[in-house]
Amino acid sequence: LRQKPCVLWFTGLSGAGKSTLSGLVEASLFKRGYLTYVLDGDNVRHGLCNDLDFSYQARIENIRRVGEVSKLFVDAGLIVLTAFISPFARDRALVRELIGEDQFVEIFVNASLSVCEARDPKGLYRKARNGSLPHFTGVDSPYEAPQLPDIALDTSTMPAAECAQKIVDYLHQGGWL
Ligand code: GGZ
Repeated sequence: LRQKPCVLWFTGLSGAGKSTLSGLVEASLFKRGYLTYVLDGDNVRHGLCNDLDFSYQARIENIRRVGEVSKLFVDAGLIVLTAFISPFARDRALVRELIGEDQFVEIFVNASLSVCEARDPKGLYRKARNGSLPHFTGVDSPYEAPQLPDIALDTSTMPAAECAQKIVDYLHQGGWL
């Protein structure tokens, strides 16, 4: 089975659907025999980045490390899926440069703040609004939406399975699979 290693870089607000979509895409690729790995807050922020909080500087460092680890996994031949808010355009551009233009796919998981806030699966927006969770992205910490993402998906209007299929189609068309 031929695969061209790459990084599928999901970016979007908390609750936009990054983890859901990266999980669905990974399951679909894995089922067909491709070698994949998902990096997300659960396996990175609790280990490699457990010294980092959500300050401006710490988010920059978080994304830098995720970029470097992604590069190692790409060197190992994997299709890497990353699911981090990655709120700053500059940091995403730096990772794109590090990985290389032709192996980096930026996926904007686009759902409006009001939609994400209505979902609020972990109650974090509510905490942010009542002041018990400061520097929350979209509330009192910025999110810079990608201006020219490789793929943009509106998860408020399209079912997750369909969004995931669009990503897989994109990879086929671009020769990654
Ligand atoms: C944003 C926060 C915060 C603050 C905790 N701001 O929806 P979740 O819960 O499961 O995913 C969010 C996750 C964001 O971590 P990232 O590593 O993706 O962020 S970044 O790329 O900006 O470094 C959210 C939870 O952590 N969380 N506090 N203040 N999200």
